[in-house]
Amino acid sequence: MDLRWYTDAMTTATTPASSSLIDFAGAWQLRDADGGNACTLSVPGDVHSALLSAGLIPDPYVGMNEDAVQWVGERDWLAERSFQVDAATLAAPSIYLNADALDTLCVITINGQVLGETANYHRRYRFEAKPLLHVGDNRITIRFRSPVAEVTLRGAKLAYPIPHSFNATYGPKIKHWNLLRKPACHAGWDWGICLQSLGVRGDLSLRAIAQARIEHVYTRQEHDAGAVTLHVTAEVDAPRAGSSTLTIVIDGQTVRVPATLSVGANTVHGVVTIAQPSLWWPNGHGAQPLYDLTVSIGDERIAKKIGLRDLRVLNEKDEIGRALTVQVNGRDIFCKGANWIPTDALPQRQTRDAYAELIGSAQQANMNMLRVWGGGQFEADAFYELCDQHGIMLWHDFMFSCSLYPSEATFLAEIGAEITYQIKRLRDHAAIALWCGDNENVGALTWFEESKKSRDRYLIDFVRLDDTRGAAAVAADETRTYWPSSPCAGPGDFSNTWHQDGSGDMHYWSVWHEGKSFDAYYDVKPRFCSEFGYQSFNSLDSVKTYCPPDEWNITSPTMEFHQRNDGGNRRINEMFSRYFRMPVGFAETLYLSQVQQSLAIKTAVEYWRTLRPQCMGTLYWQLNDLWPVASWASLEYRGKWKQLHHHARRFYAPVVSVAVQKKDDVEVWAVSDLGDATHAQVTIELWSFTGTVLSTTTHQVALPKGGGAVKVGAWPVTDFAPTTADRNERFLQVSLTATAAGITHTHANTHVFTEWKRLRLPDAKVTVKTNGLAVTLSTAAPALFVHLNADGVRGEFDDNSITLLPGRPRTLTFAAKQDVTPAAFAATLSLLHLRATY
Ligand code: BMA
Repeated sequence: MDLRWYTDAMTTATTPASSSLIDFAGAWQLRDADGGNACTLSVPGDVHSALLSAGLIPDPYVGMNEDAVQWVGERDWLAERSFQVDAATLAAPSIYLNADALDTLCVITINGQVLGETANYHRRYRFEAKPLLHVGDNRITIRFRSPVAEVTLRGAKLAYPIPHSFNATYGPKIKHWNLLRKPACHAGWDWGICLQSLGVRGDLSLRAIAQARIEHVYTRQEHDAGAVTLHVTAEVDAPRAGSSTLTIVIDGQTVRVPATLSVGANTVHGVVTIAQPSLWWPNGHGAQPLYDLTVSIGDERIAKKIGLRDLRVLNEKDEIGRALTVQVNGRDIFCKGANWIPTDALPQRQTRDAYAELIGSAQQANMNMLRVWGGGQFEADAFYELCDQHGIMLWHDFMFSCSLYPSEATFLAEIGAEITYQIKRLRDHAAIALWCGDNENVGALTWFEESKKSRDRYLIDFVRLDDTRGAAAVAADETRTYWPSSPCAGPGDFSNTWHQDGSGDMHYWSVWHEGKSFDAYYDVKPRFCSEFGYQSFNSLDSVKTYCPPDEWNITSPTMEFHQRNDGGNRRINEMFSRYFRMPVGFAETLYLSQVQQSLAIKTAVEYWRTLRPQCMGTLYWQLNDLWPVASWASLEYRGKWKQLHHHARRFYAPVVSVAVQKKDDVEVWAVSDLGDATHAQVTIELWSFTGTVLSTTTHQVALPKGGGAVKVGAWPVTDFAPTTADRNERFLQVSLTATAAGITHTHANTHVFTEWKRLRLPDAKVTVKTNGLAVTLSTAAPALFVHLNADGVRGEFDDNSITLLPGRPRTLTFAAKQDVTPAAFAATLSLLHLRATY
């Protein structure tokens, strides 16, 4: 197995330089609370990964091993190590333990005395440790308490039920998980394995300080013509009173602010003006310049990179309802992207490399936004740094999903502290566009028997929760919109946007969850569709990592085990029967599921892009997977592109040509996201599947400044295919060329007039010629969804799942993510296209 995916150490959060530091990264002794299963925990790291490395549990991602590792989260674990403290360090007025992210219920002991306890995965904890330390050898112990045992206790104490998503077979599989501040998906999800992780994420260290510790540094940007005024705030905690200096360095300027510190919390402000700022833009709209900012006081220093941009969320009332438009530096941006879930169910594998590969793939697919979904987590700093660098804006949920939540004072206080901490930690990232309260909690009020019966009680709980998080969000970040829930119509408006499309964001699931046909996407005109998805299977490359060959059949126990949506495989198969001829074998079935998924999402996105400016965003469900499973993702676990991701790269291109067939008319559109006005040439070719071009027309189209959708023309289908037989034998090839700012944009699209199963596809023989890692494909007859795979080799072709036409060979170039010789590469190639599946 190739281990490149998770070789580097887990990403740590920004660490201030400290005068004295004892870093607890490295080997700890781990054992369960009864003294068994002794092995090494590599900090930062998690218990499951430690047991796996020591051979004490089987790989939870393989076969049906998930069931065999449930005991791990059901017991307590002890980790310990010794460390040295010298007299000079101990002389400091304060030595504090910094724990960026502990998972989750931890009792920390130093030299046999309890230093502190933690109970929230989403918070940083800091404890004053000096009184427990002595010169010489010291011992630190962390008891990781079982999250399963804890939620069981909490559940038993509830005054009334607090319902949550639960499904014993498919997941979430643990009752009362909503009572613990730990990612919802750790209990399993309808794409997720149930692993109740325990461990240390991020930095764990002791820091000695003389003057002050920096709790937070954050900035506010004021954009005026030709300048940005940066207001810098440092929140510092001082062990004793005294004078100090806050030093701010940015853009070649150094500003020193005298500070008089009192014992405890202090706030210090400074202001810097940056003339002629280089502005940060989302991917596809300009560059992502980042300014180095360092802020120091006393012993500690924070370094960050700041993108200067003026970002607004427009949600005014209009003649349709209420818009949802993200505007950056005065330009309305059509948001293109997908939903993000944690990269891995084993936290130790959530590395910078894993982030970089996924975010790089998002950028390559012309995405400019991801939604950090509320059933997951606030990510490590590396994630946000990479999004800033790649121009990937973030719709950021808070961590609540598909459940109801308690609203008693202690729970709400915890939520307030969590949101305040995370926002102050993250608000300087240019990428973050808005804060959103949760995923689907307004809808969830209508899902459960209890909340249907006693709606008032649960509505009051929701309002108390939402008031708490909204107030915390606004207090911690006056620069961003607080969007109460996804989906909803906007601040202060909780009308039903699941099924009404006029306002705010929409989750449109009728095609997958209700089994409607793909053309149901034409029935809605979302202002911003933040979720819609269609499942597919993994590639055979991924299936091989978890499923033995004698189970290569989609209804085998292992293949069903790696499907977490009740009825998912059945639904994929049923949709095959509507649109396609049934595939002959397992590889063909996997391939066809990815064609089907691509067509579903392509249909939605292309149509909704033609609705611009009424619709200003599409984020499909979902970008990535956290273990190998049949799912809605366009990137498989460990990053391999499904066919959908190649289609996304095309349907999210800056300028696209689109054919939409409603009933018996075909409309052709040109859609532009370019800032500049320009012209496009659109060519519409009518082909027969025998390989002849029957007609060609060209059209000149003016594309408006700032982007827009322009109808090229509308024709009755009979103009192209007069008879039913013609519909089966012909197709359109639409292509577009537009030049703006010195860049020529091209796009091509294939449109068929009827279901693919009716088409008289020729038995095309595709010729494959390799030259190094470039592969030239040619054919004597049209071939659809031509997909090339380098079996078992990590990397991607620059295009794939394409239409291949006679006389128009295509060369696809492979970017390898591992070492491979041209000869070895050539030997791995396999190819499928639609006609070859039956
Ligand atoms: C959405 C998400 C997830 C879920 C997906 C697929 O509503 O918010 O909860 O995984 O649907 O069912």
